[in-house]
Amino acid sequence: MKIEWYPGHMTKASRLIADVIMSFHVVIEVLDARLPLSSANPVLKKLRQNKPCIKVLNKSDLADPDVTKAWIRYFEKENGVRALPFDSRKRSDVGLITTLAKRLAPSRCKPGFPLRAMVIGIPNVGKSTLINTLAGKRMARIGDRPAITTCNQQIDLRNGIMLSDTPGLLWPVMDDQDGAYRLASSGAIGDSALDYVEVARFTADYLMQRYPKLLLDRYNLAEIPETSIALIEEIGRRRGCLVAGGEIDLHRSAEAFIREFRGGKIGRISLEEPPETT
Ligand SMILES: Nc1nc2c(ncn2[C@@H]2O[C@H](COP(=O)(O)OP(=O)(O)O)[C@@H](O)[C@H]2O)c(=O)[nH]1
Ligand SMILES: [Mg+2]
Repeated sequence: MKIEWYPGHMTKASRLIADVIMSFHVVIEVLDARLPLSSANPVLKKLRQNKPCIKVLNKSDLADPDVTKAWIRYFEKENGVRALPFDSRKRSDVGLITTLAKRLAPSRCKPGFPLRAMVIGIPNVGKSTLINTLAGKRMARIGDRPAITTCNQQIDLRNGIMLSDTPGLLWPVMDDQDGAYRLASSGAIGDSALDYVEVARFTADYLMQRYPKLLLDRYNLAEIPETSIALIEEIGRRRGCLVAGGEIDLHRSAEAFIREFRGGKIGRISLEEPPETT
């Protein structure tokens, strides 16, 4: 079976997802902990209906831990949903996911009745990394670019759980401008489609308001500049992003800033907070 879901074929894709989901007992939805709502596709909620769901707030090593805690509380208000912060590259927390899965589908995991689980999410949230970590070996392709995964087999995790080796790929939703900027900032959208300066301005504006101290420390600033452009220029100056004549290269400065944000160099930062705390 081949599971590929892309925009442009959304109706067909939705039907395919709905069919596939029905053959699993638990859905493991991977979200980016820095933008748990913007990295979700709400269609999944409709398609999984009452299927139990574990929301993995992945890349939590990069996210603001307090904000992540608030997100966990927010998501767990929903019946049949459990949420947890995660760093997919680490094997130490794998037990948490399997324990949660078994709790969410208690009638399963008996001999002869394996619990079937499937990983699902938008590109680049870490689905392949999570599958590899759960499986304890390198199974799925990993990369910074959205990958197409074609084969689909069950991996026996040897603890009563069978995991699909193919992640369900959902399309990112970019209906609202801020959500699209958050996705772009996190690296979920192909870089060729990005206006780096625009994305950097959005990110800089948010960080100036929400994490000024981290910016002051990282870039050794005496104070936060007046505008996001001025901040990006300051960063460019410090990183030597200049054009001939000594002028600041705004595009390269924006790239440097986004790269440092994505790599967690500025600090642990979340780009959005759950509705009730904002
Ligand atoms: N910092 C961090 N990076 C991660 C984590 N999980 C995945 N990544 C990185 O995110 C990128 C995309 O991961 P991948 O598994 O290919 O995402 P997929 O497109 O959803 O399958 C890779 O560079 C991974 O190394 C995590 O928990 N923390
Ligand atoms: Mg992948």
